[in-house]
Amino acid sequence: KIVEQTRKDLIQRKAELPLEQLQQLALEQPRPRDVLEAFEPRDKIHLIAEVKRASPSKGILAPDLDPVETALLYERNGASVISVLTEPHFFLGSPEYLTAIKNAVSIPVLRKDFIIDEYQVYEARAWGADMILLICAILDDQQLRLLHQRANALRMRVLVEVHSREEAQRAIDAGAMIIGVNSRDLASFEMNPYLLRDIREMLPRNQIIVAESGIHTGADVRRLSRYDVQAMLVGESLVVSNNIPDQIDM
Ligand code: IGP
Repeated sequence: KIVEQTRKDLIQRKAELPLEQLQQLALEQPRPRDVLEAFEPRDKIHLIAEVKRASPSKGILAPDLDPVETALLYERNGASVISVLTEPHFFLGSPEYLTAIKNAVSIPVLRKDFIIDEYQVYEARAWGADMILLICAILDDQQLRLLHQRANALRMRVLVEVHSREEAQRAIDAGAMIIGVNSRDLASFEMNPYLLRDIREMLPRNQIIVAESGIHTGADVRRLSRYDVQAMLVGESLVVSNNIPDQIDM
């Protein structure tokens, strides 16, 4: 459903701004911030803090949230990367949030969206993104490779999201350096807290592994940190709480 809507929106945006002009805007941007550097040192668990006002699984989370203030707060409290939802219908996101946040913080910014077309990769760069999300479940191998290459050609890094062993293998084969294991199934919204445990051994040791979704408590963080992850991506529990925890490094 989200992908269908995304496809519709995309047709309209393509009509408003031809690909060649968008590519020009993408190339005029200052060089992206180095995401791999943001994940140093490697023996620390890094926080990717997500700015998200709503989600299809939980509905409206934080209607009055100020995206820039929130991102600055996350940065001050030790986040290594800011994830910004740009999907407007289901997540109440916006490209403007991404650009405004990028201009306010000094850490890298991730475009969190349902990317299915190279047009969106150029958009991400034109809006200031340093990193994009690619979701294995909505892409075939050929698309995954092509979009990954397009992003790298623009010097952006890619978070490749997986939700099964099979998808993890596809991510590895596509050359992913940063692999996100999403405990939430994007189709059913069901959580599988054991997913990371079950697929960790097949993920390469030198890749950056990100635990995604449903991380709410210190106990969640401690449990997931047993599986040799380099980062955790936290959205909901941060946007709904008024007190942002100190560094999550332990
Ligand atoms: C954050 P949570 O449970 O902390 O809000 O989860 C993030 O993992 C989630 O927003 C997410 C997502 C996605 C959103 C993971 N993969 C793909 C949109 C698209």
